[in-house]
Amino acid sequence: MTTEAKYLKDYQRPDFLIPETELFFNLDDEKTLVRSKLNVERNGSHNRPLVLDCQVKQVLSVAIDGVMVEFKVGQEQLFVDVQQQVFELEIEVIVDPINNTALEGLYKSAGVFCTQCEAESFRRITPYLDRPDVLSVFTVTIFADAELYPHMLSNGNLVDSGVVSEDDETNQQISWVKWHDPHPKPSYLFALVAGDFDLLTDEFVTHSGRKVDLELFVDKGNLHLGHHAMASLIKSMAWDEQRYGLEYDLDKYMVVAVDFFNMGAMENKGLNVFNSKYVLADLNTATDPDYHGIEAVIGHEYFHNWTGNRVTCRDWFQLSLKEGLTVFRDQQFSADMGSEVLERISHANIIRTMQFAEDAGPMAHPIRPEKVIEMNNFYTVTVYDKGAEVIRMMHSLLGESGFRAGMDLYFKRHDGTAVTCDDFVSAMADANNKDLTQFQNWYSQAGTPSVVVTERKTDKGIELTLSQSLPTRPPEEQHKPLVIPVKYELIANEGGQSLERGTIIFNQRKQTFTFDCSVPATLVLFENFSAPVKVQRKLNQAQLIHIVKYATDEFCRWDSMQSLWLQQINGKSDDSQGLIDVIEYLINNDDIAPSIKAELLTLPNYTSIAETFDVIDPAHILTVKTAITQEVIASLFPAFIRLLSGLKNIEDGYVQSHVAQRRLKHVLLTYLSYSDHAEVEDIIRQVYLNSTNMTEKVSALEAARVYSSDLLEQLLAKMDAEFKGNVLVFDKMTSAIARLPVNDVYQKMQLWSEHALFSDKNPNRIRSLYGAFVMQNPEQFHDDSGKGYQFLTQLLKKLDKLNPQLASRMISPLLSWKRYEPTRSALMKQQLDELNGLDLSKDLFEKVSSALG
Ligand code: B3K
Ligand code: ZN
Repeated sequence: MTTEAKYLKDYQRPDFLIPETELFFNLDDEKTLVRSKLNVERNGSHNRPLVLDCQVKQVLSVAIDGVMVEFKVGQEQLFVDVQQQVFELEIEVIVDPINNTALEGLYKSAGVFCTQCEAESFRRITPYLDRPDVLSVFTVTIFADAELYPHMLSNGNLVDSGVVSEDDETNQQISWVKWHDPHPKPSYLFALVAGDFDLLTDEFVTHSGRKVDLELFVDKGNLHLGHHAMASLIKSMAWDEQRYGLEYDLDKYMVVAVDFFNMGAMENKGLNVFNSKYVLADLNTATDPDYHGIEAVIGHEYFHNWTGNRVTCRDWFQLSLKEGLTVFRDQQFSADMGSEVLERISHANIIRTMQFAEDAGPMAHPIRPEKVIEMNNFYTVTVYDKGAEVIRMMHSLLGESGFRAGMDLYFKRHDGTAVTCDDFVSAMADANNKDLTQFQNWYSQAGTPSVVVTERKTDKGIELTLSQSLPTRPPEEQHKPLVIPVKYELIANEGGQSLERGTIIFNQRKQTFTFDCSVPATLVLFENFSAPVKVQRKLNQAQLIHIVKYATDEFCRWDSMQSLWLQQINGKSDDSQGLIDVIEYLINNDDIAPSIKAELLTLPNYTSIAETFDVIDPAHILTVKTAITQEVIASLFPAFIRLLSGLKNIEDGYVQSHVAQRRLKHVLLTYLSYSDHAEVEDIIRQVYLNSTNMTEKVSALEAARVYSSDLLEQLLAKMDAEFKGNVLVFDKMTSAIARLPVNDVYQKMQLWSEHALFSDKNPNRIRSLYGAFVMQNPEQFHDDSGKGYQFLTQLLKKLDKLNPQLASRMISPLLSWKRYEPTRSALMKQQLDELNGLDLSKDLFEKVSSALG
């Protein structure tokens, strides 16, 4: 294993190209034979040797133009001595899918052969130039036992199939299929799946009239759970045509759902592989957020067909080229399918919790990183979500039609090639005749920009001064000012009417803007979360309440509600009555739509509160938050009950108006769970018992979790009995257990890990139980005895041997040890020191060493 870092500045063009790739697979649990036949060309005139990336179990042979040649296997590389300019290279290797618990490369789990190649795991299948700027036309032949693997899939179109032999004794029949993908692609987009599935089919006719077969492969017996995913796929295809003029380009689009998968899904050309969590749903077993997640992830992977597959990345430092852009596109899609403001609130929450934390921690990186040890560590909220915010800011600067012109030019220039983030920005700039040079600083500077706002009343109106800095970055980085679009509104102090709305471009270290107005007014800033920045602005309680009541932008109304809570929790206001009054106003105001009311009433979550402290003391935050919530519910109990009783019989179905009511019900139940009223227990229990959908059942579980662990366990016993054998429901149950804020949570987790459905090799099971504990149980994880931290270390030691990528995700909360109060900080560091002494995967090594560095 090499733990050497690679640098963006060292990029070199590939020494060789591979215009055509032919692969042959003889599938076998422990000894799959992979034969590759590559047409290789020297790239330019040089006599450098051929060095392939190689992480296979065993290389059997290498031949050039049909003649066996010597080869040398080095550390993760295969060296072949070759002089020719153009030649055919044949390599035979063995791989071991069944013992592949890392779930990278070719693996076999739950009876299914499956691949995951992004970012650098194609080299675990066959030696190759495993880098995204080597594009090749793939033909793939798969041989396997037809009875065990009736579906053998790869990218592109099925061009031939047949039977090899039938063994009379075993009756085993080996079949073969041949797939051809006409679109040149990098190796990370290769996929192979073989297994026994149920198949849901449909079709889509593209705007130019081509028929595309849509095929969704799910585990046997799960066909009825695939309809929402299929409908979402059809919506995505139509949306990309209508919004971006982008049409699908193969005759077949396949999606396979598997239960063993490291992440959400993978956009392999024509053959997406999905975590079953993002495919399977019905009202009985999936919640509204599950339905939303499926639509968003199906959309995301589909949109990659153009932003990622047709135009791909030159090197992995450019990952945000495809991920930031595709997240932006999936956000637009979700907003068009549902509600723009709800999308913005949820993405602002991701940025303000996970992304700000990453930006302030040891793994902080620009959206285009410059140094990487393990690429899998850079599939981050920064590259994805901050990356999407950067694209969104470009959209704000250029407007909808300017942005579309930029996208059109981007595809015109770069279709079928591997390019850089700079190429994308140039297309945007050129299509709009704009200079985006300064804007590009967003790509090269890590850290969350802090914007300090000061305001002064003048004779004419308001003078606004903004100053920007990157306080979490070392001064020697000498950051350059960023271009920050600030969407604003001016509302009258008397009556609240809107006086003016617009966007100012803030692009200097310090800049003053003036707003003329004849009446006293309040500025509403960063409408719709117009930039991923931390805003330092002193608004008093009355000003925040004024914005909650009158701002046009619903995002800012929500944001001001959050600020009102934060003021109380941070001790910046001791007047809780103001907060209570505005909550009462919201509860009783029938003009506010349920979807917005639910958001305005939502309590800030622990992580978003923690992010606002320079030094984090979890116990203090939790105590204060609980005390204030108890005060609110004690004052307004009857009002909450009144509103809740109007939400008794919400119609089932994933329809926006019903979703909104269920969300509101969920929020109300959350408040009630902090109350000590005896009737609350029965209210929660009745919600569980009377509900005919999973969303309300989960809301009841969540409330029970806060109210009493006994009640939670009673409800879980019912759920376990009702949904026997359903792993996705099981995950919801273990996640509730793991977040119980009680001392015996360890014993409870232990008990559930002995459940028949639990497996420590399945990432979904691990994430739902242990991931929930580590990331979402601040009471216990951050207990000042340090036992939560020790628990994580023990878990990581085991996990890192099985699945380094999963271990590496799970370590996140320890990385920010420097931000905690001294006792916890020292305890966390102790654990990092312990891990540092071990033989770690490079995934974990990179994080541990940077946290201690
Ligand atoms: N491109 C994949 C993620 C690959 C992760 C590699 N460790 C899913 C996505 O972003 O669509
Ligand atoms: Zn993606």
